[in-house]
Amino acid sequence: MQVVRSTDHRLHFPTGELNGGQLVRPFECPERWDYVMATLADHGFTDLVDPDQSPTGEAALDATLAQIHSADYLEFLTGAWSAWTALGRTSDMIPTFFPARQGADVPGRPDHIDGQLGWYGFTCDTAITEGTWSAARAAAALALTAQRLVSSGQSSAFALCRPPGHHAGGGYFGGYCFLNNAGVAAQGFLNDGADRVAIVDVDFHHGNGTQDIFYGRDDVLFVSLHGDPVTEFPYFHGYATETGSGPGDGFNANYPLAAGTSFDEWSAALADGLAKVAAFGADALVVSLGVDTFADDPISSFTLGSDDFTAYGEMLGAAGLPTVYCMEGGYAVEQIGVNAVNVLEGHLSAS
Ligand code: Q9C
Ligand code: ZN
Repeated sequence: MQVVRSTDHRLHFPTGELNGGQLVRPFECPERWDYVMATLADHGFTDLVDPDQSPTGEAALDATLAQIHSADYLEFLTGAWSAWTALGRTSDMIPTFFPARQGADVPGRPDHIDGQLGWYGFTCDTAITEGTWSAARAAAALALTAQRLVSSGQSSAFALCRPPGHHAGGGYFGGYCFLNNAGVAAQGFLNDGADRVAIVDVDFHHGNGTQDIFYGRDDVLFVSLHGDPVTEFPYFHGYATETGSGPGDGFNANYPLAAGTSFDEWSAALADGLAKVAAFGADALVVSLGVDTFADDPISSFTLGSDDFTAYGEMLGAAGLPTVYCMEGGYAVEQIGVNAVNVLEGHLSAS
């Protein structure tokens, strides 16, 4: 399996995230990438590929991003740091002000950058820094490059995305995410001729951004297993009653699971989700690979052990579909390499 990666991820590392009322060192930190890379090397994943950042690659990325995110949101991300420093500010950008819940009634986007941060951001855990746009763009380029490898004949590929993407919606950032890397890969498959693409999100957190992007569409099936939003971030989405809208009705499947969920319960939900993928008749699969379901993850509450990741990788591989894995969360930093690589090895052994 080829691995698409870039050191550009290092351009994004905020000083802090707001967690439990305190500004703490971000859980989503650059060493995560180092641990995954080291474990990949140990396990013989030596076929390393750069993202396509040629002029044609960049043009393809722009075209695909425009299908996934709104033009005004992309423009905001591109220019946010300049708007911030124009005010003489030098620290990380953290949203401070949000529209009230009745925000749908707000007449329009404010002009001040402080208003725009709350317009486009939905959390205070996700700061924008000088290098954030470049890093987020490079992560999306990894996903698109991995998809192109698979559409060109590779049976699978792994995009080592950082920052992650599944909380980023069509017009918002948060939950450590800015651009929806998995969404970019799924759209790339459609653009290259697939009729139906499934996204299976195994990160501990609900992929609210991915759900939002594809909620009204019947060409992408979104399946997510996650901590029940009654008690877990992102709190406001991820309920089983969210099944899609309009033509997308029936093409969104959420599996909210209680804190303490064991691998037996979790894998039964995955089997159910994969049966939906098979019934859908997907031509390709994108996996949002968060390994924060691990028992020792510091911000999550499932109980998977490292061997369980191999077991569910086998289930994903047995689906027999051209597959792109996009890295999402996982914050037990020293174990995220082995957990992620176990999924990839399980996939390869079963496919
Ligand atoms: N005390 C991803 O895994 N903060 N994002 C939760 C819990 C937000 C996770 C804090 C977690 C976002 C990609
Ligand atoms: Zn997560």
